[in-house]
Amino acid sequence: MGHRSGLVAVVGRPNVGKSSIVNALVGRKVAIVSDKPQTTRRDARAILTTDSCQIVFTDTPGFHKPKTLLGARLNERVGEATQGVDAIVMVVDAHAGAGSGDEFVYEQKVRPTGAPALCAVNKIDLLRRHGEVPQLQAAADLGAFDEIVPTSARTGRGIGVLLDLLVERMPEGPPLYPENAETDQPLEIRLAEIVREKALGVTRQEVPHSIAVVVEELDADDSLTKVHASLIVERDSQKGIVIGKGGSTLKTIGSRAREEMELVLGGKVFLDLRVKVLKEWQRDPKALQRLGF
Ligand SMILES: Nc1nc2c(ncn2[C@@H]2O[C@H](COP(=O)(O)OP(=O)(O)O)[C@@H](O)[C@H]2O)c(=O)[nH]1
Ligand SMILES: [Mg+2]
Repeated sequence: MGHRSGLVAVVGRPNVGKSSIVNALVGRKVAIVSDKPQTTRRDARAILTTDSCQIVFTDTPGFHKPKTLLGARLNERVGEATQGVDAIVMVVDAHAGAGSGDEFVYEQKVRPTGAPALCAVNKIDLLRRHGEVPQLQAAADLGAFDEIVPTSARTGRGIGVLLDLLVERMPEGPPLYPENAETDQPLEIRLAEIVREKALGVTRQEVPHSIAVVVEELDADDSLTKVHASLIVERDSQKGIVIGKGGSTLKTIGSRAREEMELVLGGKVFLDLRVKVLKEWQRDPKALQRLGF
């Protein structure tokens, strides 16, 4: 067998661990992760290259019944991401238990593609031993999967097995991306996503949903990368929350984001972060377009 290459879409309800699984599969952090549903808004591709195989993973937004125009747009993206793939990984949350939301994902997004489908029963680390079998059974009841694999993106359990099962399903073919490529995300978007992840980490309730981040200017020379970014919220009250007392919250977001940007870029970063209000942007077609949705 010669070199293999192919596309894999990772789908599932919000917050089941799709982005965490993609990061674990490629062994690097490409997609941002948070404990808030609907963290992933753009389907980022993460690329795994070995000597004999290249797999291009598409991490998708959680598929759900949409409440806003943004929600509807995100659902459309999941549809695009599952077209023409060589395999699909559907992730379910073993701790929360598989249910009707997962059936909806299977019926809408997995079955119609006809691609070989694997099910990752994730967060298995949170279950007691005798709790595993019923969750594997619940996954089997969702649909006709080729394989069902208990996984933990946290401990790494099952990730190697899942990867082997995917490699077996990739067709013969040359690499699709250069061998050192990590993602197809433009740098501006990757950096904006880092800021958003840090902002999600320090906000609660409806605020995380209201946050968008845009990198307005990116200016790199040999010794320093200057990043000018706007953190966009929907209401004045939210602006106060992300800035915090005496600017403390914004400072935390900024310094955590800068540290991670320095890891990604491998050099010093200067981050200028401002907060803007864009009223009800999640429901406004023009604002959505400006933000790239
Ligand atoms: N305990 C545990 N938590 C996990 C696991 N995978 C993901 N998580 C957590 O679940 C939350 C959602 O993860 P994320 O990857 O953003 O989910 P997504 O919305 O499906 O992409 C985050 O807080 C993760 O740290 C796992 O295997 N075990
Ligand atoms: Mg995600």
